[in-house]
Amino acid sequence: MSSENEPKKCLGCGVILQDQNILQEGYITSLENDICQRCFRMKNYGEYQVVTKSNEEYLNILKTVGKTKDLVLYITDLLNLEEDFTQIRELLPNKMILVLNKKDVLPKSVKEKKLIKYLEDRNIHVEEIIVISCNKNYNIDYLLKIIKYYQTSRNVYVVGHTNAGKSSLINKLIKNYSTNTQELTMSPLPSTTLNMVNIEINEYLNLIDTPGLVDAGSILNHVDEKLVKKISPRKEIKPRTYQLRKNQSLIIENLIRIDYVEGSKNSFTLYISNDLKVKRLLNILNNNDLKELNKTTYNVKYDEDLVISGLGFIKIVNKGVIDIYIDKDVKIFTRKSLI
Ligand SMILES: Nc1nc2c(ncn2[C@@H]2O[C@H](COP(=O)(O)OP(=O)(O)OP(=O)(O)O)[C@@H](O)[C@H]2O)c(=O)[nH]1
Ligand SMILES: [Mg+2]
Repeated sequence: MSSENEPKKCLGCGVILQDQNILQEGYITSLENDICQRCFRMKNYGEYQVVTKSNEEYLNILKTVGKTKDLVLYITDLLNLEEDFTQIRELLPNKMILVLNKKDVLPKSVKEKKLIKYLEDRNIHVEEIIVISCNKNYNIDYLLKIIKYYQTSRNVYVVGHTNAGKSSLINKLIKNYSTNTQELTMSPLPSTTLNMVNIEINEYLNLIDTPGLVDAGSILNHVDEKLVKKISPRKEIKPRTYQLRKNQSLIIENLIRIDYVEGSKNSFTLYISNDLKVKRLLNILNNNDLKELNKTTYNVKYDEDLVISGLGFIKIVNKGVIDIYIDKDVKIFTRKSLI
């Protein structure tokens, strides 16, 4: 895809390389280098540097993908399924495979068929839905078969929201099926990939990594790097269930307070990283922790999840009224229970 006249791009994140301004993205000391300093630091020292970019630029990239007739892999994180899948679907009329990644973080008891059925019921109009785990190398062979079946040309685009694991998936495919030694940059922070990156797997398959759309409402954008690592589960989640009565509460780290203000005895099961501490209050009336945060009241129906964007979700069995205290910029929504 690149030609002699095009500027040289970083092989890790796609940013245009430059040796003029250390403060600007894409900086390298010598144009002989293949990856930018930011990628170099992430790969070698695990030192992360946050980049904030507008989605406008990313949406334009997706629009160019939409103009091709090529197959698209839409990657999403099972723990952080977006509320609305139409944003990407509307931009991309392409043939599409929906790839549900990070199966490893959900409890093993969760049935794949159930997850697929759940997504099918949401009418996303894709050719196929598949559950994978990059970390556990799960179903990657099957995904490759599906790609071969549906691809319309050599080029296959990989899209989705930031942090879904797009670059991780491509790295896995390189590792399993290619002699190519290129490695894309991956990180737990949002906005790792900054531009399209072309990866030749073999003479029949060319994967194109893209920057993820940023969820402004993800909690990952509103906490420091240490917490980002704590919030992003690397292992199977052990669900934590609490039986709460009216006027009882749960506090997760110092991030979120969940007051159960109205309803009969209820069951709250937390699907969040095992590393996060949860405190239970037996009476909300004599504790004001985190009440300085923004409060929103939710009426949950029977068998719904309360999703905290970027953090995970809480399965609530019965209907009731819940007050949530959390950073005002973090998005919360309810949905029919996933599990
Ligand atoms: N537990 C688990 N974590 C995963 C899996 N795949 C990717 N991750 C993690 O998810 C985080 C994001 O991965 P990336 O590959 O950088 O995600 P991306 O979609 O390319 O993100 P952007 O480039 O920011 O759009 C990293 O911390 C990965 O280690 C998986 O199968 N299981
Ligand atoms: Mg990426």
